Amino acid sequence: MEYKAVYKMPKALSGKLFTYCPGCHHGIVHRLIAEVIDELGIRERTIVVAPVGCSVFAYEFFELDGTVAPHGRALAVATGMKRARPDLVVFTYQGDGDLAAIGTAETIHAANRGERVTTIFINNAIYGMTGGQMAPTTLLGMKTTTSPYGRTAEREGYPIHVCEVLKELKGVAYLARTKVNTPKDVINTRKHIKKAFLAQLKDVGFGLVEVLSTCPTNWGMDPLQAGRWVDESMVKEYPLGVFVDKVGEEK
Ligand SMILES: Cc1ncc(C[n+]2csc(CCOP(=O)(O)OP(=O)(O)O)c2C)c(N)n1
Ligand code: SF4
Repeated sequence: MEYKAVYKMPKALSGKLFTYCPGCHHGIVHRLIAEVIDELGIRERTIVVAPVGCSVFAYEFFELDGTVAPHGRALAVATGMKRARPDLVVFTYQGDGDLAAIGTAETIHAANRGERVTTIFINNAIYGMTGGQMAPTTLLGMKTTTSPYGRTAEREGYPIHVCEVLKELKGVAYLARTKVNTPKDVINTRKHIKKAFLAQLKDVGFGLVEVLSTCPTNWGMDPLQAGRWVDESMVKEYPLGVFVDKVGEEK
């Protein structure tokens, strides 16, 4: 019997098995980034900057040059790389603890300066790697190991809306919030990621895509429940959409 390939692994993925938990969305987003890099034909000149958090090993999974800039410093390192070698394509891959807590300053100022880099921001509302502590993006009422009675605005403050903060900054060229818990959302997210890279390739400004993602392990859910929880709870707090688009039509 003859088989026809209907799908091939992107060249920009290394083929190493993902070490993420079952049902975690990090792997889906890695695959989408790799597909976009292949489609744009930029694999030989793209650099990934990995963060602290579960995706610290992202450089293992991409077939790209890369480095790690932990503790929120990814956008500072990416800035230096891009300014030294503007011919390269530089992107950071960061969780909410990394990007919106430890790295708040780097995020805001790189966006404000309009650095020609791309950021993929994984918002799973929790610190995944270190055991489920409260993140800046944790929802009100949500129980975590450091908010065992549920987050309250009075005690822990409100959830931070990264896109709504960054959209006011003039250096931002593309900014969108999306999710990947259904096939339709996966296809849409791919388009957003492509546009965030095009913001850099067309030299328009800073590009960021926030992906609402699951952490079944620390949410205490199975993968299906976690996928549903994204729609039931996260989307209400973090509305999806395109906040800034100065890139225009794709081609
Ligand atoms: C200043 C500082 N605080 C805390 C830590 C410990 N730490 C390492 S990874 C991590 C959580 C990262 O969570 P997130 O960025 O949301 O990524 P995820 O694991 O959820 O993908 C923390 C708190 C640290 N390394 N440095
Ligand atoms: S702990 Fe959470 S974020 Fe980390 S790999 Fe597991 S499911 Fe993903």
